[in-house]
Amino acid sequence: MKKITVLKIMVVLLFIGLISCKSEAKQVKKTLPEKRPNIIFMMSDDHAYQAISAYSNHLIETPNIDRIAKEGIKFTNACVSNSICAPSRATILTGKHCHIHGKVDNVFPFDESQMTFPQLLKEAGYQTAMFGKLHFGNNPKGIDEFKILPGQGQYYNPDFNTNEGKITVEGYVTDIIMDMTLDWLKNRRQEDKPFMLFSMQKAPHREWLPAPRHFKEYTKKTFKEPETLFDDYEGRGTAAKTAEMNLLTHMNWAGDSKLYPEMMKELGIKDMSGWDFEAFDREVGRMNAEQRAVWDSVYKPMMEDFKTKYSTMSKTELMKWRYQRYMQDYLGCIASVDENVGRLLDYLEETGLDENTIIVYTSDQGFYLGEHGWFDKRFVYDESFKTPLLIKWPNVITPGTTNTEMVQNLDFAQTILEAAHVVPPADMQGESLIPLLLGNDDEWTRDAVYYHYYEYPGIHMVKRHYAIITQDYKLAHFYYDVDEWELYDRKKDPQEMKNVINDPTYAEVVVKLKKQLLELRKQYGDSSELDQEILRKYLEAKNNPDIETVPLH
Ligand code: SGN
Ligand code: CA
Repeated sequence: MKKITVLKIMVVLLFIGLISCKSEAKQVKKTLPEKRPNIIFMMSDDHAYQAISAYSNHLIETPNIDRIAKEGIKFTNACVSNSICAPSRATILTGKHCHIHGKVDNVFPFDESQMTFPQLLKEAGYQTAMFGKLHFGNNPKGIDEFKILPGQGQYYNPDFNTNEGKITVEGYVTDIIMDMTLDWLKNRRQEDKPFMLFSMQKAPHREWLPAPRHFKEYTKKTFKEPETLFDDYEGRGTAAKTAEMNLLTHMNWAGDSKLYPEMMKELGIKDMSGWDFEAFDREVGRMNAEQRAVWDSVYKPMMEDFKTKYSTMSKTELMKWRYQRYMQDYLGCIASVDENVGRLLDYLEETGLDENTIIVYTSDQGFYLGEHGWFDKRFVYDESFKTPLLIKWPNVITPGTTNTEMVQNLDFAQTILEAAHVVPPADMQGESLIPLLLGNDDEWTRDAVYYHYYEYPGIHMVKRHYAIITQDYKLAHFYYDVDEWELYDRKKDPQEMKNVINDPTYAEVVVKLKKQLLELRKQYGDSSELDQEILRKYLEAKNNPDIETVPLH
């Protein structure tokens, strides 16, 4: 045969081979392994994705949390349905939107009649345990063994509610929660059952207090400022302008910036919240003599130095100083979260337990790290709306996968149940992420998510709003106190600096999204009547001390 003919034949064969490979890949869908996996659900409180190096390393390196991303999947568009603590947790446990499970804000108690996914896992034969911060106002249901922080919990020498009553443990909260997690794995895990283990950190929640071993290192660091630190909220709506979460004007001096109360007195500074001293005493006041000595050796000279400069500092300088102070403490907290994630991953690897264990790392919502001049969360804008989500599952998830779909905390319950071969109840409102974990991405059809924030009037004064979010746009309705719509072009304006609701170029987009939003509200069972009813109850409770609510502290 001539050389040229052989070559032709080879090309044709190669082509046929390629086609058959492709159609085969289409046919062979990955399925769940038969053996039921163990599940470890790690969640930190207020851990912004900007502070995880798998997402961005402009602030801190988190090598251990990153291991989960490297060995599993990283979701870059994971979000919450209501950016605040207890509502997010209730949504995670029930797989339902807040207006259905009742925990619309941090104030009202959780509806105890709601089914939570750990109850179903327990019924299906899973051993269940929970350590750390639940912040729910209730003890968890369906949990064999728990040690949870009451309310917001404390950073130093914290109290815990357990199955056997209240205990106090000496040490730093993040280390203690991981000690409890490891102790359970080592000593009380039943080998004949799969397990569902919750390990939920309090850090880095306000007031952002690091472990004593990190005081020195982190207070010496200087961090990159966000581009929008000096945002004047021009081009946004009333809600952004009236929110009380600005680093310069709304942070507490003692509790947040850690200025000693007596120095505040000397300088004649008062906190807007009126908490001046209480906030400092609540945490720093709990330290034992040893912890306090390390604190004073680092924070006192830093504050003495500030005291000498304060009266000559401009507003810009003060803002910069407060931003650095904030980041030093917040990221100091993240350092110990990351170290402790490493302890857990090491243990699982050493024992081989990692082989059949799903590991989830997430936060109850995002957080502002100075973007728009803010701290805290609540808004549907990206830094608080999006949340980190990393999942590792050996032999199921392809290591190093990045996924950009709009997945939500609403989806976690159904995902975990399906992974455990339990059929989720029909009234859950999320969508299982299993197709995305298996790599069967074409089975995923969601193109928009729904959001609703309620806690107003209240701390930080973020107005009530609901919203629809697609990959391209975000349309929000601030409906109480004002009646304002906002539209952001997510592709052109990722920092959400310009509300384009009245820009004629977007007229068609607005009509389409308003219609889709109405449909979503209907689909999920939300409505204006319900909004008014919830608001009425909230205002009534605010004005009537006899109505039972869960205080924030
Ligand atoms: C506390 C914080 C607030 C925070 C709420 C809710 N103040 O009240 O800044 O927004 O909790 O947080 S603090 O100075 O007392 O810490 S949440 O995580 O529980 O939703
Ligand atoms: Ca939170």
